[in-house]
Amino acid sequence: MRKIEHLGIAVKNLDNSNELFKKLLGAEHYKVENVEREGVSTAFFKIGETKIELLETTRPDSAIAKFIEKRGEGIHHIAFAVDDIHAEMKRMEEEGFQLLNKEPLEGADGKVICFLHPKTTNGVLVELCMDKQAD
Ligand code: CMX
Repeated sequence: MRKIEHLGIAVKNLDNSNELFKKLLGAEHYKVENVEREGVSTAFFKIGETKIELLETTRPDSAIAKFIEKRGEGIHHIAFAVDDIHAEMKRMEEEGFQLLNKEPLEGADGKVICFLHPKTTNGVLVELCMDKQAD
């Protein structure tokens, strides 16, 4: 795994949180993107080598809606950049981590992604992500 690609933060209201993170980081988000499959609207901030992804639910049954209902707003996942997602998924499975998707999925911000179940990663939802062009 090369670096932390981004941290995902679940928020109740994307517009309000975009303002808050603009004040916090001293920079505007550089994109807003809907991920229909996941029922989320996302905003991305660049901060040095890494990024912050804010996530607001667009459906009552989404992972983010459930997360906020159970735990409130806060850090939702850590995403690691990988060069070869197929090889990393195979390695993760062989090491005993539970993959939440058997094939890479299209994620936000030009990535293909795979999530690992937090029950197998000390309670932290982990995402592997690779640039789409590399697939
Ligand atoms: N981090 C750590 N633990 C989490 C978690 C998270 N983000 N989300 C859920 N959990 C925990 C719950 O607290 C719960 O723990 P307990 O059993 O101790 O109460 C357990 O996992 C099961 O939670 P649940 O609410 O019943 O939720 P589900 O089992 O339905 O789903 C998960 C949990 C992680 C499998 C599901 O959220 C998932 O598949 N996530 C991957 C997809 C995703 O998160 N998409 C949104 C982001 C998309 C994007 O980045 O674009």
